[in-house]
Amino acid sequence: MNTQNTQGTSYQELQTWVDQMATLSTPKEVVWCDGSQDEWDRLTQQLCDQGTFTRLNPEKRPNSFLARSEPSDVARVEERTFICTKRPDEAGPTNKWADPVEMRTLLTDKFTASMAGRTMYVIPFCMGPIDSPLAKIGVQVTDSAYVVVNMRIMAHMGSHVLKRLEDEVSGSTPKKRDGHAQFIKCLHSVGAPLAEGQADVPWPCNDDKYISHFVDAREIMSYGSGYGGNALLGKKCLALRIASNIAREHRWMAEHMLILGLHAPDGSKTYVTAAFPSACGKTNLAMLEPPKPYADKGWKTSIVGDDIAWLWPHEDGKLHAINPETGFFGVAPGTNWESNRIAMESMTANAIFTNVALTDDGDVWWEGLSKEEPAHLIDWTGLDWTPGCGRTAAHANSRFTAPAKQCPTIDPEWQNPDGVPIDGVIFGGRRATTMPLVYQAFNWGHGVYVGATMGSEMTAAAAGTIGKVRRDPMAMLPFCGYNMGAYFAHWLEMQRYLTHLPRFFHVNWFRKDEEGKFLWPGFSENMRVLEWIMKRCNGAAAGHETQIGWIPNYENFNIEDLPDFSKEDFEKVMKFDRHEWRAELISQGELFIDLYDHLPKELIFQRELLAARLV
Ligand code: OXD
Ligand code: MN
Repeated sequence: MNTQNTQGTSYQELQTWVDQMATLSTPKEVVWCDGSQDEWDRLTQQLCDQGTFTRLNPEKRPNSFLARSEPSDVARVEERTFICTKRPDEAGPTNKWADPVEMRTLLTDKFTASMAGRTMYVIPFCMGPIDSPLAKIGVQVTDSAYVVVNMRIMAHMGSHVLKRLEDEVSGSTPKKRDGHAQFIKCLHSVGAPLAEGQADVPWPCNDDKYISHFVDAREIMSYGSGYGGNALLGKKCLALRIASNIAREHRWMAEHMLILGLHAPDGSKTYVTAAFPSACGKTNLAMLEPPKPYADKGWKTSIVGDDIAWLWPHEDGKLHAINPETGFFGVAPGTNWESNRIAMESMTANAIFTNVALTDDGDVWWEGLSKEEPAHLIDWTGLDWTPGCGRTAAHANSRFTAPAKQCPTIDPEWQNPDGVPIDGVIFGGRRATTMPLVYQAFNWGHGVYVGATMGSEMTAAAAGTIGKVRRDPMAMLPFCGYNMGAYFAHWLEMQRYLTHLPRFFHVNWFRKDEEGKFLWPGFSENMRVLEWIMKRCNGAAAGHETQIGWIPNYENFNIEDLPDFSKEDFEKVMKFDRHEWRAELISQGELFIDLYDHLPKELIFQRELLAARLV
């Protein structure tokens, strides 16, 4: 037993809960995590010793590690993710509902002795700058050291958070944060108890998985998986599913959005948030570097967050945003020095890589990292890999965990408890047709409609579905912790608490011509779209009205030094096609049928208005 770290807490309710969890799951020891460098060094070494981690070549990638998971435990498991509310309609048709009493009984059984032979770590963590009115303290109890070291990158974590909680409870520091619970209980087990003398495996997990959210109790129980959003409970479980419930009750918003700063040569700064379904380049946009003509003139971007935004009506009348996370848990494949130099810089040291390939000189590789494939690798399953062997070297959902403070474009305000003021909200998806490169919604209500109906063409796997549009309202389909219809109503209501409203936009970097060629170069050139968005946020009359919203005038859209991009190309990528939009309107209607029971009538009217404009 490590006595140094087993001090417990003076906060009785927390101590009692931890004791109860230990009694239930019977670990061989309980370790309270302090978040120190010492603890990181000890745990990363322990993970290397037990074969979970491989230490990367310290000359190439100091203090960094590679983990290989079980092939059955490589992604979030949406079909095993439950929202537990008294009535099914509170969770709504887009979530998997479970009765909280039944789920608790079932999971109490699963967790019984589930940590036998393992260490139970107690991780006090805080999502958001600790002094922010929105910050949330959680305590995760877990039997995974992999989770502890990832949580140290992804959240404020350790003794200082525990001290803050104790001070708030004792009254020596006033609690300014909302939410009913002092702390959010997050119980996690990989579900792989060890019998006396049984050897461990590098990636313990269980085929039976439950990611359960007890909404009223503000509690999370996750069983069976050690991977990503299933196991790092501060991220999707707390910061989106539980937080969206708290936010609804306390007049703020927990959104699946990046937060980006645009810095113009005149010194002005505009912040926008953006929501995209997965596989639409969200991290690349959050880390966009202005192309040459912009950089030459002094344009800059900065990142506040790449995945989650918590937004609230600030006393200045504007929507303000914080990023509740302190790290990036990004998809590795496709990331390289050209597509995203900023991400590459952020992971040069102190990073954890999961399910990527190992090079012969002890560094990492994944598909798309370099044009030339290395002659030999160890792939994500631990096997020898050579080009053309018929397997990918890295898993498609392989990840890097990197500290945000290492990001060269991290915004100086990213830890400001007051957040940053948001002037624009961007929605987007991957659409080969129909959606122009950019358009601006007419107003807040229309903007909510645009976000509610956003969709993306499916890119992979499931036979027969490629190209079909999957509706993913505000990119929250897997993350909204309550009824999606009520979520739309909450969005509509939030307008009332603001005096300076952000503008709403929809973007589509992926429109194609008749031959299937992309009409827009994308990547850093998206800065041109962001400049137009910024102008509109600041009141410029740089567009004209169409049936679907405001779109840029050619004269007001910067195509300086954009090779082979003519006025004709501009018109093609911005085109509004009445026939395509009629089909779009019908397809949007399918979502509305699914959500009919709780759909706010404003959105039905927005659809009617759009139909009226299309005739
Ligand atoms: C993520 C996701 O990992 O959205 O951020 O799945
Ligand atoms: Mn995400």
